[in-house]
Amino acid sequence: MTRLSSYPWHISGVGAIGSLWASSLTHHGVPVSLLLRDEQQLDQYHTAAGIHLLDYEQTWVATPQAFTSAKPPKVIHHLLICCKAYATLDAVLPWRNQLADNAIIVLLQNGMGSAQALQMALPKANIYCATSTDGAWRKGPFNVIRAGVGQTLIGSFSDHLNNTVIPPAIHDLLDHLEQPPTLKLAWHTDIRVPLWHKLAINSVINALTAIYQCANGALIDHPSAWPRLQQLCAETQDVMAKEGVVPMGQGLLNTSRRILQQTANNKSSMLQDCLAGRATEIDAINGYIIQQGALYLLPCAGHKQVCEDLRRICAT
Ligand code: KPL
Repeated sequence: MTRLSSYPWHISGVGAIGSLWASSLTHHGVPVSLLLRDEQQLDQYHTAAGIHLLDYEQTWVATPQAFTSAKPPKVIHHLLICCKAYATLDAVLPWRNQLADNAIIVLLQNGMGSAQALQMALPKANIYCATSTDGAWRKGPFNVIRAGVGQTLIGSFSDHLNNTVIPPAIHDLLDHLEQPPTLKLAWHTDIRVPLWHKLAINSVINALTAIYQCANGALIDHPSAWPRLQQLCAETQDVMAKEGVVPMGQGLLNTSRRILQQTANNKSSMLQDCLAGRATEIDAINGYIIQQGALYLLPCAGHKQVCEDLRRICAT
């Protein structure tokens, strides 16, 4: 059981990962509040009678307090953002008047660029970023299936923060959530590196699975997708090198192949978004690489082509 922090973690973005966190924290005795989009989502929450998490054989039900911006909490000290990267400002700014001056904001999302945008909007905010290999998918509103236990790395993002100083509210969570529903959390002193590594993998896999409408494993040795994946790897590594990001130990192509093998039957998050008619994270993934590449005059032609192809097929 964790040492109880006196202030709740407010969670905005209660999809698969947000629900997993809300469930795990609640069952470990950490106070949680949900920040919901609107009355309609609050009705869905009441109808669902809480968050239902199926973690392997066991169903966990959690009923944290829920707020909307019409009836907000008095003050927010700890804010966890689990929405898609493109929705970050909409997930944070409605609560800006409730944010304590020294509030901690943790972004747990795929893609990059949203932390920078949030820092521009709230220059004094203490922003931390997290990246995770946890797997979960949303069966319905507040109804989530755990697909795999991974690891979550957290580190400081804002320039004014010292990357070796772990805030007590985060420290309380590290290595303390190991009972089911488990979250394995670790602090990282240079979170940019794992964020880039995750971004790199997402950038070479996700869009191609959506374009070819296939499970992850089908990309391996696919006659047209595989050469494109190889080109994306080379382009991504060039941008990472210019950004000064340490390369992956096994290289991006080998790492991607291994992940494709391990998740061969899974549908990538972007394919799932595309099939469900939801907006995709393409701008925060491939779009971010193109944007950073442009700073070094790298054309990133393969990434531009996947963006173009994806826009023809999916809502983006
Ligand atoms: O992280 C993923 C996703 O679906 O978003 C995979 C496919 C495992 C790697 O890009």
